[in-house]
Amino acid sequence: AMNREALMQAVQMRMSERRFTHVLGVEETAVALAERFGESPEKASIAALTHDYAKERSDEEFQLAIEQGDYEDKKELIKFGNAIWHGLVGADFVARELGITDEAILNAIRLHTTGAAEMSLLDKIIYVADYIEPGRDFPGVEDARVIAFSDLNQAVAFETKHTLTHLIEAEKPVYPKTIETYNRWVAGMK
Ligand code: DGI
Ligand code: FE
Ligand code: FE
Ligand code: FE
Repeated sequence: AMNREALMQAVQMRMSERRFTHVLGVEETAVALAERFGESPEKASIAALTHDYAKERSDEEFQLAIEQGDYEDKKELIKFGNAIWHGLVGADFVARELGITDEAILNAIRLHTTGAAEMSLLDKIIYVADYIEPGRDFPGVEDARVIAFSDLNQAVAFETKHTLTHLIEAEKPVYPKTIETYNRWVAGMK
């Protein structure tokens, strides 16, 4: 397996400087959340460094991977775009190209954009760290940062509610998993 330096290099090669700065911000935040809530900082670091690894791949590459791969509800998945594909499908590029085999890490990458009804501690850390990393600047991000270090579940709810609100405001299609996340973590459905 690659050490942190090699992983950083492999990731950096695949993206703009601006996006790589975001990735390093997510890593810093994810490690801090891992220390706060008792997750492995190393797993948090690897998942954070690789979460947007595939974000700059072409639509064609994702479409081919979806056609050839084993994904739940492919007919629905293919209709979305990079926003949904880069984590869910991108995790398989991370596995194949970077040799990461830890399913806990790969799942955190898969879920980092949409969340899920069931999320592990690592899943929540990556989902939330992506939203509150130091480079993020939007109304409410300071509130999200305070909530995150006090109650991670509440931070998942806050982020999900705000993300869904923005999607609806912009009349964007909502991926079914995003709605499942909303039902569980915002509306409190068990
Ligand atoms: O990759 P990042 O920009 O760091 O952040 P991300 O992976 O959390 O989100 C990528 C984009 O996906 C962001 O613009 C919000 C959008 N998104 C999240 N949930 C959904 C979604 N887009 C659509 N169309 N549907 C969703 O359910
Ligand atoms: Fe992302
Ligand atoms: Fe996010
Ligand atoms: Fe990200």
